[in-house]
Amino acid sequence: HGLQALARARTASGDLENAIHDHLLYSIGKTTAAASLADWRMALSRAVRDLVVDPWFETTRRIYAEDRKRVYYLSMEFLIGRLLEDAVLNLGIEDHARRAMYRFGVNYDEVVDDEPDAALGNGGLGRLAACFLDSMSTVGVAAYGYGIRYEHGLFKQRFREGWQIEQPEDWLTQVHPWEFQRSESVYPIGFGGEVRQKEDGRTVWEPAETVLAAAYDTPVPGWRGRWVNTLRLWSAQATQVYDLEPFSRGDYLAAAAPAVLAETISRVLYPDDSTPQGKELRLKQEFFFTAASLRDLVRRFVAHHKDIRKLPEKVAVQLNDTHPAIAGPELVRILVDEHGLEFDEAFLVARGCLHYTNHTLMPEALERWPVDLMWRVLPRHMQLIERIDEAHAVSTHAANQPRPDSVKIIDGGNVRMGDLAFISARKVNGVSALHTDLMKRTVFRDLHALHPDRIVNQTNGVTPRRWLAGCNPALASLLTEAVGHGWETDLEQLKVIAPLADDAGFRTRFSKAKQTNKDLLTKYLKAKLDITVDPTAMFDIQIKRIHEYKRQLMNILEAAAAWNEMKRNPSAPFAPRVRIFGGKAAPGYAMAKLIIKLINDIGRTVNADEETRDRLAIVYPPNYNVSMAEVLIPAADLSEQISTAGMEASGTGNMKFAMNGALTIGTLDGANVEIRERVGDENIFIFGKTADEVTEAREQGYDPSAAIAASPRLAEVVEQIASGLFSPEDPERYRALVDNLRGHDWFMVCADFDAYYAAQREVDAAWADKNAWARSAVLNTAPMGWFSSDRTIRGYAKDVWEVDARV
Ligand code: 26Q
Repeated sequence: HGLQALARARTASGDLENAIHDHLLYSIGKTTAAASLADWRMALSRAVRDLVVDPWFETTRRIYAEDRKRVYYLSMEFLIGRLLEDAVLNLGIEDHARRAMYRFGVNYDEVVDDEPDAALGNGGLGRLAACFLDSMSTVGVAAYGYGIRYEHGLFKQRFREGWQIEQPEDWLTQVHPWEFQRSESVYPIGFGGEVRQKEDGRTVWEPAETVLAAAYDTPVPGWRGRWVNTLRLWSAQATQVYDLEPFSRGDYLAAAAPAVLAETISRVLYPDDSTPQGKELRLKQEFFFTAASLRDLVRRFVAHHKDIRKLPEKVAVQLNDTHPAIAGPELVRILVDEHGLEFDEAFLVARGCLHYTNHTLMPEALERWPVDLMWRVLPRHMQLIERIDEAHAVSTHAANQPRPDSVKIIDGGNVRMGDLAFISARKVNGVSALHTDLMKRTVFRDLHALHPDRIVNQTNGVTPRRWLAGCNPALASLLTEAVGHGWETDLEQLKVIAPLADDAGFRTRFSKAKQTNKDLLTKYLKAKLDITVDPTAMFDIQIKRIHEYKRQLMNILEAAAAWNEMKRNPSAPFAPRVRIFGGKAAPGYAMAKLIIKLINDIGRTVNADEETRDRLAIVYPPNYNVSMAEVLIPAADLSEQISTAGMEASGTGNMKFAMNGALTIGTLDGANVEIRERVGDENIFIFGKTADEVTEAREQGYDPSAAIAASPRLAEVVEQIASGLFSPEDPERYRALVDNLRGHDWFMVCADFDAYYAAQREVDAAWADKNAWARSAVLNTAPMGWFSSDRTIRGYAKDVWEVDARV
């Protein structure tokens, strides 16, 4: 039935046109004459959504008929971006959609561009969850994404005199046309209160406060709509819309207060992606969506199965980082307090369902919750955490043996969520080969020794639909000409183009596609920011959250050093470059915000210099997000992946760039290692200390001032910044930054600087040979099959979840 509806839409764009027209009239309530761009977008979105509904039902029917094991992907973040263009692409109806809008006299591209990003995530972790949703629907895994329906996504970034200013994001002020409110799926979620022991021995938790979790479903169609999963997001609602007693007294503020407070839980996405500060509201968010999701999946299981102990046969829960790690104790609580299982059995059942993905090894980024806060907000869970900790100790240690602090869940007055998640999970995974290896050797060393089969690797991937077919039609059509359709769902097929790297005609066409994208980016920068760039220059791009470990600072220092050298030596062979930065800093991360200001200050100075204007421009468009990435990545010649080795768990931008034919300059960190293995050493610019060398340098008492003294170019730039060359109006502006570089430099910017500068000169030399560059670009795209999130999802399905992947 669903496929028929689809086929109809495909053969007859007239049908789509009628559907759009009907939605405009009857859903939106506008005539064609009065419709705004947003109205047309709503009408088109609703018409496209209709096409997804039948295959959605069909998928649900199949899952029930086959009694399939389901995956529940629990994530605080889903950074899905825009949905209209993606749905149209997946359904294969772009021509029809274009033609239909054209007949109404409306520009399809403008309609698509009108959609706000669903920015329900900070960065890599949230975007990974979105790519996984796309792939689970494409390869046919029965899956639900579970998260929070934030009223406000990630803040909007503006620059005021080069400083980051944050503004609230408000994507839900317009109707979100893709979601279905599920008024029947509403669960009360409790907080605080008391734990009581009943006469019959049962334990009951009597919460002091209750908030409702209300479900909103967004269908997630895979390739050609053959399989459609569900993203279910929870919105917090008050149990009472207002308090009658203060209302009748005329105290309207007091009457509304409890509802406002309750609904605060799903109000806004926390914008930090590094240093969790142990905030009570964050803990409540985590428990809120985890508890609602578990309640929902247990209800779904119990509706068709008798024995709750068989839950692991039908349910695989994936915890995206520790943010939903309270799932361990909450599932045990449900099994013990509500289903009457003994603790030991309940724990085994829960562990049979749970799996945990780790995304960072940085100690300051690991979640810890103060024990007193936990007792106050989640008293029953705190009891169970103590019980889990004890049971784990007993089962893994000989009697009377003191156990090392490193395997205690509760330590120093804190609950360590990483350890809780590890101990509660059947499988624990890292997100790249290097990261998984480091997990075993560092943070989880002792737990790994106790459970040697638990840690596995699942290298990240990205969806080639959005990140190649969707964002890069120029390259996509060349690839289709070369290998035929099919690569969209089987990216390994791109291997076929590797030999064409030696075909001059193919190289030319490959370079032409790149130039088309660079021209589009040039227009975009002009139209949106009134910035003029030279589209024939090398586009050198670093886009990601601003973090010291990602070393945007090293990039801008090197840009300044190159500028110095150009002025000293005007005939030096620098390749003309546009160096583009994009990314947000966490609002409370002072050093990251200072780095943004430094990039903008150096940019201002360098861009004003007529002597070097033909060779160097520095561009930092504000408010980098998924939609901007879709314009930047296809236009990149050079991808900057320069984190301190050992600190970037994987990276996924690195994969998107290589897929789109950019060459990488990078360290041996995260998935860069696996990119190098595939593209070959000759087609990537690797530099700097390895992870082991970084550790060793720190152990030996690394001294950045010695590194600065040994590098005249670095010393010059640091001195220029310190003396206020780039900030004459405030020469002291960078005191903290410079002091840190000279005295501490934890992320080894100074240690790697000269190697980075040298690697950049190799890049310049390589750029001079356009043929060789194009050859390398082809050889970057060709082996990217490994980095399709379809491959990643098949890996999880087989090694972790033990579920079918079949449409
Ligand atoms: C935790 C507690 C309180 C508030 C916020 C947070 C929080 C939120 C987001 C902590 C971490 C994040 C995001 C982390 C993240 O994006 N990590 C990245 O994950 C990618 C996908 O695996 C990797 O490719 C990146 O290497 C990794 O940095």
